[in-house]
Amino acid sequence: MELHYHPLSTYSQKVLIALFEMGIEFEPKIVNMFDPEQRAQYRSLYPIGKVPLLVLDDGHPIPESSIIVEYLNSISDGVRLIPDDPTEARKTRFLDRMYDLYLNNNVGALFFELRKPDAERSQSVIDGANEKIAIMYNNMEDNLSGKHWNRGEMFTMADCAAGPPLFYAQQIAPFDDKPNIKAFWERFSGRPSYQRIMAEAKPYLDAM
Ligand SMILES: N[C@@H](CCC(=O)N[C@@H](CS)C(=O)NCC(=O)O)C(=O)O
Repeated sequence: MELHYHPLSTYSQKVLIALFEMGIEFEPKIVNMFDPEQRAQYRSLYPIGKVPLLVLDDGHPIPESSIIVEYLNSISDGVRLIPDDPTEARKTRFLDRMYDLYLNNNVGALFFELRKPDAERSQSVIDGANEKIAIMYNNMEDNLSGKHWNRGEMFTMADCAAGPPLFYAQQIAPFDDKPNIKAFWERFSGRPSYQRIMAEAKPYLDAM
């Protein structure tokens, strides 16, 4: 199967972590999101135009990072990222949604707003994003209390979702006053799956 993605995309990283943690082989297809021609070409494959996208060997496309992780979890014969227990699975999916919708999306919005020239920045976008991030930091800090990962001892899809935005967040919405998040970030960023992703991302980060 092919994974269409960009190394700096947090949603792509969420899926890459799942693939590496599960040891599932795939063909990497980097989509240069900064090149209009490549973006247009990619839209002919997936009109919504967002990465990541998994394309199975029979051509079946699976978009949306959480749905891709669900699929990978269903075919993995080793590591699983969604617990089998229905209640645990629901709680994992809930945290995954929260981290995607309210942490990742707002860190992304803040990051891109702050990259704009002063005159083009919207203070209401900045304030709105900071407000949601602060709420998510409080939730995350509480949730991680006494836990190694978001759901306890098991590394799950919720951790795959929570970790990548923290890389950008540490620059623009620091979490130094949140010891549980800091400890999570240290554990998460030390995982071999994430280190592998960041090694691939480094030239793109340097260029940015
Ligand atoms: N809900 C989607 C979000 C994917 C997403 O927002 N990807 C960003 C990169 S991190 C993207 O493709 N942005 C380009 C665009 O919006 O055109 C998922 O979970 O996969």
